[in-house]
Amino acid sequence: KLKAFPAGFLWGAASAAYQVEGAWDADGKGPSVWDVFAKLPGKTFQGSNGDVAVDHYHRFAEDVALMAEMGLKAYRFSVSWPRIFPQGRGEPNEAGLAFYEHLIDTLIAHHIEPVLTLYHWDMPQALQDEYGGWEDRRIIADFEHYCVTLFQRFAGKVKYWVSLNEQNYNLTNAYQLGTHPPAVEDRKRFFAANHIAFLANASVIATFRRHVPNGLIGPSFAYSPAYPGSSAPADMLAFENAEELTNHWWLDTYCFGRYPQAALTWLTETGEAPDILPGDLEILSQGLPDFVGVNYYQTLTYTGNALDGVTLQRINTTGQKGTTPASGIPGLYKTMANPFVETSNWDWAIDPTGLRIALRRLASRYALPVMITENGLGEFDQLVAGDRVHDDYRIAYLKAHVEACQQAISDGVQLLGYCAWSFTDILSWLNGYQKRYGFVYVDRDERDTRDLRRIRKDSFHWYKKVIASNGEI
Ligand code: BGP
Repeated sequence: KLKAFPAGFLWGAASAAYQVEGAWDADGKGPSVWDVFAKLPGKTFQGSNGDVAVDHYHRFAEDVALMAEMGLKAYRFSVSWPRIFPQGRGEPNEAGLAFYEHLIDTLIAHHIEPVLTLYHWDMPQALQDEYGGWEDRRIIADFEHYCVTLFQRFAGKVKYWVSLNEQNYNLTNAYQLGTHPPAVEDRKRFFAANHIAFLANASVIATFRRHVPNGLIGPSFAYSPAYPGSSAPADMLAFENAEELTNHWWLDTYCFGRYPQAALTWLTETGEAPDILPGDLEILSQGLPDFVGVNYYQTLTYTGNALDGVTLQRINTTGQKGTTPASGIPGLYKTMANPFVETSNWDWAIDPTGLRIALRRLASRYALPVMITENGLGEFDQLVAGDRVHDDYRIAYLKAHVEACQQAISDGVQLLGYCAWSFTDILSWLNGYQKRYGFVYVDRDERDTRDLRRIRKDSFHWYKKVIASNGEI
């Protein structure tokens, strides 16, 4: 028998500053690496960028009113670091702090729990220019100064905090695939930047305890659980290898304060392992999280066959189904299509059982509560006559994943909340405005910001009922 969702379960929705706010240079904000990168030719889908995005900066009151109408219990958003510190450090910009204070106060007035992400990829360009952002240990103190400013300001109002959003996915794009700023393709630098990000994450968590004693903090991890392509031992080994290097590398380091042994051994042999200085492991083990945030979109299936010549991931940014090639690491693993699951137009496996598996793996291995900080379906949506969007495919996706949450709770997982990605339609980093995730349609495309009107999709009305019934749908 299934257990009910616990009382106080955080039915939420999520966003990130660069993807919704717009107002990219308003009220003293400095440029982030994305403000610069997205304007370089050929970096994003049809040159889309977040200069205006969905103008949440100016329309947050309207957006929060829609959240309240829906009955949302939690809203996860991120703070733009260069809105607070235009140069990355120094004296805070009061106008930037005031914006988030208004947002938080408006949420609280509507009984919506704010879930605040400290870093969702918008590094101040000034720090990238000065010392290379995550590649230099000076970032640790600057990140801490920024975070402490937010802890001090919002400690009494915000209980749930996310430290780094998807360090794994962001830095893979930034330092392996060359698809996020600073667009480097160098695995040595990739692991070095990750190591420094781990140190920054742990340092900030340790500091958090002093400033926000009643709060809870954890990183959000882009978790694509690995499946073996078959029970052939070579496929089983490839699956273990992928789980070790694509998941445990981050999760173990966050939650145990040490790297997983096999992966560390391989990387030491190839010369790609990070420099671990005396004292680093103490820092990591003193900044363990209170919960694991999981951004779940898909599972990945691995084979151990024909591993020579396999190359790194190439991301489908067009929505042309079936255009994503296999990817992997020579000698370790290679992705393959899973014949048992459907895929989205962006070739992402639609696998709600994978979410149940993800939640159980996390709960069993780390013995921590979990919060789903993102889950959703990016698709082309059609605005039709009468201002309607019939996104039944999204309802089906979300319903199956909410059911998977209930199954995981019944399996014993301590699940704090479920934040769908996303509340309104927003900018997708590499896929522009055509790849929509929201419960609320926003009338704009890549070229034309039109009037940015907000239109409730069918999924809006569906999720409202889910929340009202505490998941009894
Ligand atoms: C996660 C990010 C989000 C969001 C989401 C959807 O990786 O944390 O910011 O963008 O994925 O991905 P995409 O926009 O590439 O479809």
